[in-house]
Amino acid sequence: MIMKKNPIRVAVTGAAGNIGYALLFRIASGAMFGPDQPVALNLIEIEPGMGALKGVAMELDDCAFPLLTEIVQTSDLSVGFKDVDWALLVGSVPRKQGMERADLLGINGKVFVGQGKAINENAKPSVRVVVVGNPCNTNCLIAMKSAPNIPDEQFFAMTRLDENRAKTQLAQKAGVAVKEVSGLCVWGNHSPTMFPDFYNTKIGRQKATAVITDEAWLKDTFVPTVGQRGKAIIDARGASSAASAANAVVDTVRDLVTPTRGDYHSVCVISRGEYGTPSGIITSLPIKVDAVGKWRVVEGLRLTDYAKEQIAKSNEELLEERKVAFGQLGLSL
Ligand code: NAX
Repeated sequence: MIMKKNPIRVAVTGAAGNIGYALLFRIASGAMFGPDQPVALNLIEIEPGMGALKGVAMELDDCAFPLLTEIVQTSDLSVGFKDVDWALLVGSVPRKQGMERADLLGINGKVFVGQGKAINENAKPSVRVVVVGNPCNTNCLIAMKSAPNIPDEQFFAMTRLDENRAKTQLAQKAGVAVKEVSGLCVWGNHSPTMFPDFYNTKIGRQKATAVITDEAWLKDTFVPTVGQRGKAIIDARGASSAASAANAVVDTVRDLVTPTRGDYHSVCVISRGEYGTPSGIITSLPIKVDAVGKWRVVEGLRLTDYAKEQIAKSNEELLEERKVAFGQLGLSL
């Protein structure tokens, strides 16, 4: 007899936005949780987005996805996060002209306090939260602090897009297929200060630095290209990365629910001081998932002095973001 699986309930905020439009159809098609796993979608928008959201839900209906069991459309967080297994926090307020970075941290901070509280009160205790909306590391930390009943280990922010971008850059430079590139962790903040560690990266079985011997290119072209890729896409497309960001959300969640067989991946998690990172920030680290589905930070990587310096700078930025946002929101460490 075939056992019917219960649906996994996934909340997505900013569901009518660009990333939402590229993401929902992939979740409903089975790309995130597999081809035999039913899913229910709780789509969350702010009031002005509800009309567009209705259209997105109509299109989901029109796909007749066999795995999609239910669509909830709401601007009420207590409805949206009710009994969810996953909360994908994509929506956030974009930086507008004349807005300082500190203003953005404060405005979005308030949103993520509210969402954290609503997750705390309504989601399953086992809920896992992935923050995409920027500044995603600090937003994630704020949501985590606002959800004291949910273990800190269940909060993540996304740097997988940066990892995927970095792998492709190296593959193209080396003239190999992207699947040949492994062991590439992006460390630190999801911001231009992130550090894609090419020293521990492999291309095929060789060290990346043995295949691409031009270290100046790696430091001065590759690293900034990855850090500025989001801006380059806006310049070219007139809109920010959406399909590739949605793809990275799918990759992040799929690899968090699947025991790691080969390569580790970059995920922002709560730091406990691994590799000298400051404790208590959400920072990008190399992550593996064990046979029972528990994630852990990969141990034993050797970081060069240059890498340590770059990672420290990015983590400094996170400490500063935390200071500014927590100050504005009245949160304590
Ligand atoms: P859009 O502006 O297209 O969509 C955002 C949607 O969120 C809108 O429909 C808006 O109504 C909704 N929204 C705003 N505040 C909300 C709230 N409090 N609750 C629920 N919904 C809310 O942006 P999009 O291109 O989809 O990008 C979404 C976020 O992802 C942005 O913050 C963006 O900076 C961030 N990104 C993060 C990336 C990462 O790697 N971590 C990469 C891609 C992207 O830049």
